[in-house]
Amino acid sequence: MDIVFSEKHGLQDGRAELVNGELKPCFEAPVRAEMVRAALASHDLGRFRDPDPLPEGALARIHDPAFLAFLEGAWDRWSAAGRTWDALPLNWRAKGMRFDRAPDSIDGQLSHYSFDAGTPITAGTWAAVTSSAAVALTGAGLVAGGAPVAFSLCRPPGHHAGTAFYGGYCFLNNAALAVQALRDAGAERVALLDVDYHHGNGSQEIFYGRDDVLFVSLHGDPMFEFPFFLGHADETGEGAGEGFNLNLPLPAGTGWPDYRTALEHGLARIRDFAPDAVVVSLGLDTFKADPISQFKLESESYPEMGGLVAGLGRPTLLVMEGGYAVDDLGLNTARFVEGFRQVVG
Ligand code: OKP
Ligand code: ZN
Repeated sequence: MDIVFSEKHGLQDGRAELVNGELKPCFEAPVRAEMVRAALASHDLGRFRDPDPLPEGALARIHDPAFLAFLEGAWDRWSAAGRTWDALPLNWRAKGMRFDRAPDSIDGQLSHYSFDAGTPITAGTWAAVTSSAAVALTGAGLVAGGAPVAFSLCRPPGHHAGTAFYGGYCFLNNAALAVQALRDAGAERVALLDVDYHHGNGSQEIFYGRDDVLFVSLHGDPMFEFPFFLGHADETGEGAGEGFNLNLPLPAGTGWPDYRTALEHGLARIRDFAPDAVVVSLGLDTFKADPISQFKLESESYPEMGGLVAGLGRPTLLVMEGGYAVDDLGLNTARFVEGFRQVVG
């Protein structure tokens, strides 16, 4: 198995996020990817390779060009305004305020394009997020080229980022870019399975009206969990996409037996869809010791989860998303991959 990885992830190293009313070090930190890299290497789970350069126009297959231009230029505009800490927004719209006009100041545009204050833009953000996207697209290329499985060790994560918004530690939607690349390479139907603890609101938004991409997500119920405003079971798709979005929200405290039942339900829907390829948004923040999550999966759950996903028997790209229990993140990721590879060599 090829593992695509870039050291450039380290260029995203935000200073702080607001947690429980206090400014705290960012949970989404470079050490995460280093732990995963080290564990995949020590378990001898594949060959590491660098990403290929981003193909011209690849990001615009998913993201709005004005949003991309904003992300690329945001840090320079922020620092030109004399700010020395990371760029963070301070306010958002409420019902009755306007979505149809983007302000022109840097502060107004940070508010316009974001949905939370946990996702700092730094001097290195653009370089890091474009390299993370390249990691995903290179993995998609390997799967399109006939690999039964590949691992894209993306960081920063991507599944909260939408067509024209960022948030939830995500800027560009790596998994969505990979799905689109597989479609563009000839896969007629692609399933996107999101097992990160948080609902992949960006991925859902991107594919909501499409019947060529099935989105299935298991996550903490938005009644109690971030991102709060999407991820309910009654969101089933719209227009041509009706029936091609499956949300499986689960209660706080969910352990492996209930998780597995929901996962098997999601996998059955994917089998029924008969995809030519599968992309997995692989978050390991369902783990019991995750500091920002409320599920109770054990390390022993992950090989079983990997085996169940591999049982789909489709060419699969694993795309790294969340997971913040850094001491266990590498091992849990390696265990998922080991379980997967017991089914698919
Ligand atoms: C990103 B991914 C915790 C606040 C949570 C955002 C969480 C983003 C998770 N006190 N803030 O889905 O793992
Ligand atoms: Zn998450």
